Amino acid sequence: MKNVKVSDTHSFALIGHSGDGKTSLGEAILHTAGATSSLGNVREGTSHLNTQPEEKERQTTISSSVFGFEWSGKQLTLVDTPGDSNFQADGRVALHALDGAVLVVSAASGAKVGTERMWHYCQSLEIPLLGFLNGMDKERADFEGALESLKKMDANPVVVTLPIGTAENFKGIIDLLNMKAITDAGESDISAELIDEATAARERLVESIAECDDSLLEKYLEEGELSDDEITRGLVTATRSRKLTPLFCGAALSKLGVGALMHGLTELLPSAADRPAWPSSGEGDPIAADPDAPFSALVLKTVIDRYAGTLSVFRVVSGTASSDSGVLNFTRDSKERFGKIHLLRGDEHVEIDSAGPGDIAAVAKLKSTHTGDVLCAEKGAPELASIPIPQGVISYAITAKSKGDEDKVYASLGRLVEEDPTLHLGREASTGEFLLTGMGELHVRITVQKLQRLFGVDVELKTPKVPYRETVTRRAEHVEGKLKKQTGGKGMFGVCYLTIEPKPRGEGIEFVDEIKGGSIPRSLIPAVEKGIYEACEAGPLAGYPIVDLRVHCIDGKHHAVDSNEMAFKLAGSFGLKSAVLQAKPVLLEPVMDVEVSIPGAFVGDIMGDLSSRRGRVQSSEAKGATQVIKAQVPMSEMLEYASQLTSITGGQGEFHMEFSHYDEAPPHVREKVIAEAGAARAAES
Ligand SMILES: Nc1nc2c(ncn2[C@@H]2O[C@H](COP(=O)(O)OP(=O)(O)OP(=O)(O)O)[C@@H](O)[C@H]2O)c(=O)[nH]1
Ligand SMILES: [Mg+2]
Repeated sequence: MKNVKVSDTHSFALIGHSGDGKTSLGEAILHTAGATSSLGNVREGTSHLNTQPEEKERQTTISSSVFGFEWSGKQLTLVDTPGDSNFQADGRVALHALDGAVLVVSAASGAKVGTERMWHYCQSLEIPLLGFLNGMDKERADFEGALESLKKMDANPVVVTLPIGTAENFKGIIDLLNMKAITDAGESDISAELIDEATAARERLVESIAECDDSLLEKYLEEGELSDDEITRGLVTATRSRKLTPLFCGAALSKLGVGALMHGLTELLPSAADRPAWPSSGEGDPIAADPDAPFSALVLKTVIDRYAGTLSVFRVVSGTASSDSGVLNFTRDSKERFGKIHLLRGDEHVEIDSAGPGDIAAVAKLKSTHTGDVLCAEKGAPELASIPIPQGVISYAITAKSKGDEDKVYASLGRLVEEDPTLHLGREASTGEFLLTGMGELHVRITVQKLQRLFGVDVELKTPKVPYRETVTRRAEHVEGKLKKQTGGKGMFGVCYLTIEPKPRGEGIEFVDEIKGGSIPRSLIPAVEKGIYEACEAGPLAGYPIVDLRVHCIDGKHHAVDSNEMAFKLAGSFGLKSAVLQAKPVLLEPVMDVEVSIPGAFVGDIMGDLSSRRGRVQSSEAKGATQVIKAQVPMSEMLEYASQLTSITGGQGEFHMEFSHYDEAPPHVREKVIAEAGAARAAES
């Protein structure tokens, strides 16, 4: 690693829709480079990238896999990312730390929702791309059709390799840059029957390159051609500035076409030295990939390794990381210590002395470092922005299957959350449930499966309870809260008078002390306030927390001997409950911002379904072949949406959802929730 220059160091992700062949292409690249001794195969469970049991069982990638290798004097790091929307977030996080990507698209089915989503994500991160039309050997492979689907997506594809034959007649490719045919038998001249097609395709390639650069265009228009050198340099510039997506093709399983793609990876995509300098998150200059500068790095992944413990996988941005050195976690402002540094090769780890700009390496057992964090030298390091982590959308209530296992369940889940930051474990105070939140139903279910495998604990998943709230809709004045118990023994006496009024949504509870003249002694007013806050934890309608309320304590009465904190706390609590009942209480339900991405053909069905869920559609917009519908829908109607979307679209839809605001629940929902709460209370007693 140390012997390779920064300008020969490359990192790239394989991205795209699930099942289009990213992992298989990764295997083909690794085997072509001699990094693996056998060609791994997803279906046979021999992949060096899909290494987890859950991945082998489902024949799909669920967590991105990092593989460093050398090829042709260059240091390359390949990151195979998941295509399924349940797990795509993991790949998105990794992309922040990489210099390029290959968008893998099935030649048989063309661009799909997952293709487009990752394409737009790379656009937003300004990551240059190559395209690879995979599966040219498949029965329904259609090179032109797949190319069209990428054009519709505005990916500006430009064909660099042409297929020789299709489906069972797929024999190899024509490399339009060198004008050579490459088949199983090696490199040869283009046959007479294909030369016209190849010449026309090269013409289109040269034209597209010329159109990206004024001086090249001028020359091309004048002379009708460009030199090989101008074509290569023009294509490099157009790729790195993301004006063009050079498109390769082939078949991962037979490795045909993969060699040409690998040349594209190292020659067209930027190395760590050629990529744009990383912006400083502070006032400083952009950060150059200088191995002698102070160290800075991004943590793109955390892996729980059975032997090594927790591994933090980082990409060096500047400087050099060395074993046994002190570093700073810039994001959390805490000191860390690097032990041995490793190069990751799938689930194999190879010890290395140091890692420089563009290298991706791993270190074990950092104390408080998480995915997305910035690590840097203790002194003089540049300021680098951390990686934003996408938030989960689907929550399930979890309980331990066996009583007494609870602590173990939560501790083990904590470990998994550490590894996968898009998972969240939390407790919903109003319902008392532990909630596991993830990117989709499958994400949460696989987590539970991993929990069983790694820690031997079983949990049950339930649809979570909706965190309803209660509030008031009008003022109630001078409502008495009274505690009087003055018969026998020590007496209790406290009276308060409260006026309550609604506050705007989201503003919480406010207590206003308006006691004058000592009707309640100063020292006991905090007790009234405490009683009020406690009463707000469970509202009178269905026991959900009361929110958005201003409480004025306007008057009171006390007794010289019998008044104490407890008496006034209870008086405050009683007063609040009575006042809320007089102020026309209502039930509030959480409303979610929902974004559904589907092929255009399903728009009608999806809109109809969203309205039947009391959804309000706000926009419907075409993004290439994908239609993106934005709507606001009550959370209670979205609990099982993932499976409904799958059944409407045959698995071709994706959705994202996040909390938007609380809204008053309509009468039928309110009645149902109140009845359910009543039944639950009756069952308890
Ligand atoms: N015939 C043929 N089959 C292929 C080719 N590439 C991949 N496959 C098969 O397609 C299936 C999916 O391939 P994967 O490599 O797992 O696809 P992926 O994009 O990594 O999928 P996810 O990990 O789910 O995102 C596997 O059964 C492969 O054997 C190819 O070039 N030709
Ligand atoms: Mg895969």
